[in-house]
Amino acid sequence: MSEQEEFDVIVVGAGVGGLYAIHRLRKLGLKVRAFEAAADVGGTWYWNRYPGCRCDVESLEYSYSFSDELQQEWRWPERYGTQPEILRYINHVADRFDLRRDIEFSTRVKQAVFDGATNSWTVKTDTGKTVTARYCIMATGNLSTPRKPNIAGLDSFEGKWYHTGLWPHEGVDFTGLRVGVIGTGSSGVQSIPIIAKQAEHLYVFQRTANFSLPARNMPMPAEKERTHKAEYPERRRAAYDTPFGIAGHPPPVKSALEASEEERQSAYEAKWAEGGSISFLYSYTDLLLKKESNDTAAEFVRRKIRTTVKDPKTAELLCPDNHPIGTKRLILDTDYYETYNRDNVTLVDIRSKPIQEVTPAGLRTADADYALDAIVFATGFDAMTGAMKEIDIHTDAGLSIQAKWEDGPRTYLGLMIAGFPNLFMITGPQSPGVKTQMILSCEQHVNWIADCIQYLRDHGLTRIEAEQNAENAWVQHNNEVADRTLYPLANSWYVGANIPGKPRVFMPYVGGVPAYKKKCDEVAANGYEGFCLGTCAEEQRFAAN
Ligand code: N01
Repeated sequence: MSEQEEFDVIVVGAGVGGLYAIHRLRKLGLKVRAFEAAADVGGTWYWNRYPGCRCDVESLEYSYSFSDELQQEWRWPERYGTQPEILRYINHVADRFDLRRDIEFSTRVKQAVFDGATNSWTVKTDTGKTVTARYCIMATGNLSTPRKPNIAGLDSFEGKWYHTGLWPHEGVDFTGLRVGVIGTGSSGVQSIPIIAKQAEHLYVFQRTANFSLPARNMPMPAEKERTHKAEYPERRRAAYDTPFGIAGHPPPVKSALEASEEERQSAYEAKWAEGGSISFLYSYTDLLLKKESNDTAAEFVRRKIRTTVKDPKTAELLCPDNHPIGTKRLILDTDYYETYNRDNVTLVDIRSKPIQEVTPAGLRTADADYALDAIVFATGFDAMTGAMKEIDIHTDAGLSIQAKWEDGPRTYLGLMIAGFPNLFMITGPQSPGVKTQMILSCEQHVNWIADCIQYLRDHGLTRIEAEQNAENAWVQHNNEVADRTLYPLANSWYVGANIPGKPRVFMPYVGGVPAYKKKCDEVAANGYEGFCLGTCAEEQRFAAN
């Protein structure tokens, strides 16, 4: 081999998953090198600095569990962490565990090629570096490839434009400006109330109305922090027994249709007052399974919108009418609907009157011109597959990730891909990652991968690859599980609907954390069932037959 630097493992990405991978693998005595496109750690929390950005999972839950000292010593000031607070936490983790020394920042991985003769990956970066390693771990994130629509004329715009997922570090002051926000997903809904307070006038260009619930953020009550920290080990364990990997919410016991109208209203009112999406979706057993049940919750939220928003026409436009509640990521907000009662905020319906072009002075829709000084694209990401497909990942056998995933992702357990030996993913498509508390899923995946690599080393093996049959069965199982729910009914990023031309495939595993973790654990306990293990390709083929 040439004089390329050699490692045991290359990790692509230094967000929450990549950082824990460095820590865990280093403990096995492995030589690890991570590459990160950003100038520092944090992944999604590094890039998404838009006003109002905050996690929608409570901060005592949304944190690492691997170190008890860490979880005891860190103080979360609010119920839900703000982006600056979470980034401060991630930086603290990087420093506390001395992770930066194995990371090359401002370095984007451009290519990863598998060589079957040496069972190793050769990785090339945009800084001209080439390194090799036995294993490559994609910790590239699910919502890390920001996308803005191709609207004609953007180059001619005389104002400034921004994407929520690539926000300037120095922040943006919208004071006195006429601002247009395009997109009303989580990023739009979180930023709109803050931008509205600064802007001279805010126009919100809405294509699809989304369901949003009050977050009820608050300073962290001292007693809550004390009891939570005292119970951390049990709570972390309990989280693995819940569908979304979040403990502390009593599971529902009956169908919404078994409750009387009065009972339902009082249950939904209590959840609305409590704040949070898990608690609301946990009102009844079948809100994500049965349309008639879901309708009762959806109608409750629509009534809330109508009573909050004073202008009836605006209220009606804000009422979601084309998807069951919870089938797109349920949004948590602070004063979102109230914001439309401000005199300086206008909701523009671009479903009936689409945007036609950006002009030098603003935006033109099918029926009007809007003069703007700034445009904010809150238009989301090429989710779940975008980051990996941007890298030229291929094998010496001529298989590329672009070809393999042409019709949508195919994986075994969201962890590996048939045809791509020794390549792991953290919270890849067809794993529950995005439908869970992400840090829990990152830890579960990293632990599984670390145990797997240790197993291979203990057995003198140098190669692992998902079997085609196992992958096919897992893809089929994913689809069957999703089809038993209401999720596929929504045009969401879960199905790639926000990216024109992207194959419409439901990508997350929605069978819940317990079933998924049980499967991963069983596969490992059975000597990595569904994977070919070996030292060379020939041996693997033999094992597979
Ligand atoms: O992106 P989105 P996001 N013309 O894809 C619209 C996580 N997250 O960045 O629905 C006009 O949800 C699009 O309209 P439509 C969270 O998992 C978490 O907001 O496609 N509009 C939609 O309204 C979340 O789900 C947190 O019709 C266009 C919006 O842009 C995920 O990230 C905070 C358009 C995109 O919504 C993504 O959220 C933020 C076009 N051509 C994000 N193209 C928290 O933890 C797209 N849109 C709280």
